Amino acid sequence: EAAGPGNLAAQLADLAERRGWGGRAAFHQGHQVWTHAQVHALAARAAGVFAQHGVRAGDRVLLALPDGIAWVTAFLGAARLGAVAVLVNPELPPPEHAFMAEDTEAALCVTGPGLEDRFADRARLGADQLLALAPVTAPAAAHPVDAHAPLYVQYTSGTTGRPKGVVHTHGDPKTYHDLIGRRLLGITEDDVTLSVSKLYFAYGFGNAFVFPLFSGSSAVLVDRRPTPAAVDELVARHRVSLLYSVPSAYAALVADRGDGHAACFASVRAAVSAGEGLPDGLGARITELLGAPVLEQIGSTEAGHAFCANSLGHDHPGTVGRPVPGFEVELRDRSGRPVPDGAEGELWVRGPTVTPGYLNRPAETRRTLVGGWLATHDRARREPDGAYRHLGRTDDMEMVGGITVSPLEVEAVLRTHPAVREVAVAAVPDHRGATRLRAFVVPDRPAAPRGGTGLTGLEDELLVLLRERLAAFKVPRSVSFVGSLPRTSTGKLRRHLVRRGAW
Ligand code: 3SK
Repeated sequence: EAAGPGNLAAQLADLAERRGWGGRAAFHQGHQVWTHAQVHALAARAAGVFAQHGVRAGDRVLLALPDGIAWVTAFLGAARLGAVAVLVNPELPPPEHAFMAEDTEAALCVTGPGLEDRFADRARLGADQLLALAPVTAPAAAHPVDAHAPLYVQYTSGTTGRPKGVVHTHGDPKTYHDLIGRRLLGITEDDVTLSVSKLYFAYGFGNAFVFPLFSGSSAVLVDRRPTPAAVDELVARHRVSLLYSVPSAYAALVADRGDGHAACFASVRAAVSAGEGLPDGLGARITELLGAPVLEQIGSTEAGHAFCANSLGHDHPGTVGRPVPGFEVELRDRSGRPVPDGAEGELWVRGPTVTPGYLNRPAETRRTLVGGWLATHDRARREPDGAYRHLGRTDDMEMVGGITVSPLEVEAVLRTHPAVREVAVAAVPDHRGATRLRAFVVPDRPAAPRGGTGLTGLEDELLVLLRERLAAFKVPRSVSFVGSLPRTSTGKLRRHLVRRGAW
């Protein structure tokens, strides 16, 4: 490879060759398998296809693709040319796609099934076309870039507001692997990964793309979020050893089955949870089902991957673990001063993969990145062993009748009821316009409410439970039963949508 160590696609192809991983499986999709050598060869040819479509170093190539070999090939193909991949959720509505194509001034949009008509005002290429053209196109040379050159843009909507493009560099993926994949999770060539979180998100990108390619191991790619039955089947079929998911999907995985270990998970050596805090009791239930520890971590799109994590060597259940080596974490009060040890504060982090900034958003960049420190908008407390207990987001407080209530405290009480699968509590206006607390509950189907009949009986039961455990001003006026809660695809609750009742 002539491109030197900077270009990610060249780094990975070179690594696979030097370590002799060429013939090992890299990705499984349906009943197909691609080896590391096949992936890098196809990517070099995909770069040739992009070059024929006019893509040059520094151009942005938008990928609106489901997880699969086309995604992997397109990402590495763009990287090889020194172009910047823009990772977008293919399930977004047309206006959000249009916004992202315009915000990034995408030179080419690579689209998945059903999206062929999107991005009509830009150069486009379907995933099928890319996979048909690549094998018959000459490979393109890797463009020399340094480790600080932009590699990809990922959009974060956070839990509120308009999406912001977060930039990461060619050097970042190796750092994610060195600090987290290799050091904390001990990933080896023999691991097989399944990530419920998709490749276009920070968590899924690290888990199912970066770690397998830097470790010579493999990942199972699925184009949609797998149902619990599909997770059972995929884990058993591919002998998955590392399972990455989010609390709402873990809750669905343990629901509807008896206690104890399920034999289909015999190959799992560790599970990872991120995106939101694991509710009390859920971690223990997952560990029992999988027969493996569930390690909580926390990260953000801006940090690139996790900045605090539990590991096999140090797991403190109920916390998001200690700072990832190489990251510094500070808890600050509202005026930006460090809080005394043991007190609650806002989490600020500094580390090697923190984004240089948002695309086209200098004011937001200045607000979020201050003196090299990233404001995460998470609240936490440090435990004596150095692990951090996550206490929610800084915007997680509700105001009712002039009194501040933590919805997390109310949600924790509701979750102790066996018929509650997921819950969110928010202050919403009633029919007279007065703000009242309301609980939104996703009921667990098989858990029939004790005593009461149907959901009305369950609402009464939940309100009795709340009155027994909480001060009167914290008890929601009503309970609404819903099929799902609005979440970002990393599983974080979009509380502003709950407040508006709009999802
Ligand atoms: O959402 C998170 O907490 C997270 C965790 C690990 C890696 C990336 C992300 C966004």
